[in-house]
Amino acid sequence: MTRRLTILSLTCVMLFLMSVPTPAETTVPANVVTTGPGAQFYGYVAPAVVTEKGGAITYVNLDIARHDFVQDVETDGIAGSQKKPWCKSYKKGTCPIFWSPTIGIGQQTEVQGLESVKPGKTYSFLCTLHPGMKGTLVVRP
Ligand SMILES: [Cu+2]
Repeated sequence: MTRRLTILSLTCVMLFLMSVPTPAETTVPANVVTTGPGAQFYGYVAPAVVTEKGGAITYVNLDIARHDFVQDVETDGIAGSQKKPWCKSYKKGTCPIFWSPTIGIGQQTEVQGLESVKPGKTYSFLCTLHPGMKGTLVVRP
């Protein structure tokens, strides 16, 4: 009886696993990074993000507090080109490689600068308003 139940539950697990669609390796799904209520304490909902050079990341804020999604230049020890539109407010040599505007509750924005990331490299990101909110961006080789 126990053995029959085990086989039955294993079959159920296998059927469940088979029903979960496996994404094709060649397609890169649009990435969505979210912050929820209390994000300044809990951080980004998924603090590890995988993208590719030139990939798209949409940042969605569902928190009452305003947040953004900006490369952590200090942690990475590497800054971006000073020519990007968002660099005006940054001192020379401190402009983030990728950046998003600060957005409020219910707003969403595209992370800019992903055309400048290097394949195979891992970057850090943070919220410039709450530096305890950190994450990692992995760029596919
Ligand atoms: Cu924040």
